Amino acid sequence: MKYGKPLIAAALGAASLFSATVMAENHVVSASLTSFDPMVIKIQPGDTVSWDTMSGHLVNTKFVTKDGATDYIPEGAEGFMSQMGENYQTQPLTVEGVYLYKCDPHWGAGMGGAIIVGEATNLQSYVDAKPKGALKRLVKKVQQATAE
Ligand SMILES: [Cu+2]
Repeated sequence: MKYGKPLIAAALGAASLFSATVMAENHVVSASLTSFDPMVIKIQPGDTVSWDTMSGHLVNTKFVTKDGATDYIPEGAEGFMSQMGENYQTQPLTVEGVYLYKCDPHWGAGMGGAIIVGEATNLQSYVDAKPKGALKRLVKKVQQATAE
């Protein structure tokens, strides 16, 4: 059994690589009129999210108000913005926490959504910021989803 150990190690290495690959999932959110369905989704770190039926819509993690621009994403994560009408897919979302996004043309009608990657570790900071209007309703939806 001279070659036994290296072979087993190689087999285990290949197996873990394989399982990491097959376990990463893509989750689809559909745009319709002025809402995203589902509005809040829970995924695992490393998964991706894509949007379909995006004609007339876009997704953007940057929220601009008179006080400036804010990204409601976990610290160290990267925000994203799609082109108008694009059935966009994110890069693997590896940083745990809550990502908020919205459709700019329809944000006035409350067209926003949230992605919870792993645990909602940064949710309290969004609550503490005392959001208003559509943002407040979106944060409330995330709180409800995490309470389930
Ligand atoms: Cu829209």
